[in-house]
Amino acid sequence: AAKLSPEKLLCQLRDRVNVTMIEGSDGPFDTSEWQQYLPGKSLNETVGRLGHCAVVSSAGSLKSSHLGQEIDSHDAVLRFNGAPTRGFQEDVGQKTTIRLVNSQLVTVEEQQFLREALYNTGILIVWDPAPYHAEIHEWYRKPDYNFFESYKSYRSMHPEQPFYILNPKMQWQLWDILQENSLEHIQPNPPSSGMLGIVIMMTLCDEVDVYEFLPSKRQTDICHYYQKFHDRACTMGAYHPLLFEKNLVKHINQGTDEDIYTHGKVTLPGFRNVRC
Ligand code: NCC
Repeated sequence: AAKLSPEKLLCQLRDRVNVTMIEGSDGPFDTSEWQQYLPGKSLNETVGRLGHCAVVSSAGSLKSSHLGQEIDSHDAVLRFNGAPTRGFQEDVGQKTTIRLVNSQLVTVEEQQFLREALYNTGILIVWDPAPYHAEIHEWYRKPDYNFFESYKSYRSMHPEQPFYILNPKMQWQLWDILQENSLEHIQPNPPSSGMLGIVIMMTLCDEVDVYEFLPSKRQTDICHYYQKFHDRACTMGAYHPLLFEKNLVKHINQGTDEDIYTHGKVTLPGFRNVRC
């Protein structure tokens, strides 16, 4: 499996990864019950056309980065799971346009998810690991975490906040490209929230700056910038094929190695600026 050129890889990502949210017309969500819960507007209508966007990983290496102002200067900022801004503005900024959360958080940490004010700003998107290339019906019957009831509770409590369910097809379309461009067999688990968020922003924005997904000189075994927990697997991956995701992102980076080293920053084009 020879690696594609960065240009060809961008085209593959643009043309083969379908970033869509579950809509009321998608069976089994095409019931009158689900119509009350799914957002009326599409994600595209909700965010409009975005220029410069930032994706902020949750890595410990964001600590003492002083990247907050730079991150907030973007038109839109995407963050992950329970990553806070309050108390960490200096390093990660305070703007949150989109928050991508995994289904484990929505289900296992349901009480926090329903109660914490952290989740009440911006647009929420939840995703769940689906069986390999499963149809939506099959996935709906056996989601990895059954987050649907918790999703409904949240929607009832915050009906005005846009909250989408990521169409699970995307994760395996992306995984196939990761596998095709890796020399080894990669783990048959979906990409991390980080990688999914990067591709979501590439569909919405003209340009995407990603912070501390590729670690800077501040690389550390501290898992998150907001916790004391140490684990190398957070940066290198265990369940998710994180190392392969990072190799792929490095390959399509349009910024400089200096920017990676000093800012942990990678610059990627939005798909509408990719010519194939
Ligand atoms: O840790 P997590 O990820 O929420 O981080 C979000 C994304 O940031 C990138 N990251 C994080 C830490 C680090 N040192 N380096 C990084 O590059 C990764 O791209 C990561 O995806 C997830 O992907 O959803 C994940 O979620 C957590 C956890 O479920 C949530 O934080 C909610 O509590 C998972 N941790 C555990 O299950 C213990 C993690 O494996 C994946």
